[in-house]
Amino acid sequence: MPDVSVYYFPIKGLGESIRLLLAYGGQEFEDVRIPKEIWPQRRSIAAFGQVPVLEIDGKRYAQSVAISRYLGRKYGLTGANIEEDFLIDQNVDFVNEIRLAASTVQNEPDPAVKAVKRAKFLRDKCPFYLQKLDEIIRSNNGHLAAGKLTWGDIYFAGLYSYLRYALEIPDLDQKYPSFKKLQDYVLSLPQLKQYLANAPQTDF
Ligand SMILES: N[C@@H](CCC(=O)N[C@@H](CS)C(=O)NCC(=O)O)C(=O)O
Repeated sequence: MPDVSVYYFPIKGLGESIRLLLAYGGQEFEDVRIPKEIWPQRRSIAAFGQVPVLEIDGKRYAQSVAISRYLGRKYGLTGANIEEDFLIDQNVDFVNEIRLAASTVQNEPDPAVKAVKRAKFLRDKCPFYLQKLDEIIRSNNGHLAAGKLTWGDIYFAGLYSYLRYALEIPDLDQKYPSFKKLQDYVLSLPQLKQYLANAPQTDF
């Protein structure tokens, strides 16, 4: 078996989907969770200056979506054809667009500016984003795309806890049950049981 490591911070964030995909593929890996305080000393591992980074037999792979797509192909979690593959890519990109918009507001350091940005986000962007995502999942039989389990579902399940944290909407699960239902479905896959039982517990 290849020698595999995942480098990320001690959270789920953008790293969890990669950990879940490796677990799904039955691939053992070293789960390297780098404390934020020593990140400046470890940054040189990352070709793009950021984590997650996947390392397989000394070769490093960057960018969470590209890595997830790569592992999805490796483990037979693609669409049935290039049309379905496109829809997986499209909907994963959409989830990431929501994540980036939410975290940009959440990370605003000035409280007064944050309040303005948040009000604007909740009024102008959020309702469309969340209704659209809900519609996508419901029209795909509870999946992110292609009406079946794909790497897009595992990407979503890995990211959802962070997405909920970044959105700062306490009743998100109640308002849009399709999101949590999809995450729960993925996290109940038997292939993930051992990883989830042993992984460090973090909220997001
Ligand atoms: N597009 C990249 C974004 C990666 C990213 O934003 N990584 C953050 C953590 S979530 C990071 O490494 N931050 C530390 C830094 O920029 O120094 C991906 O999807 O992998």
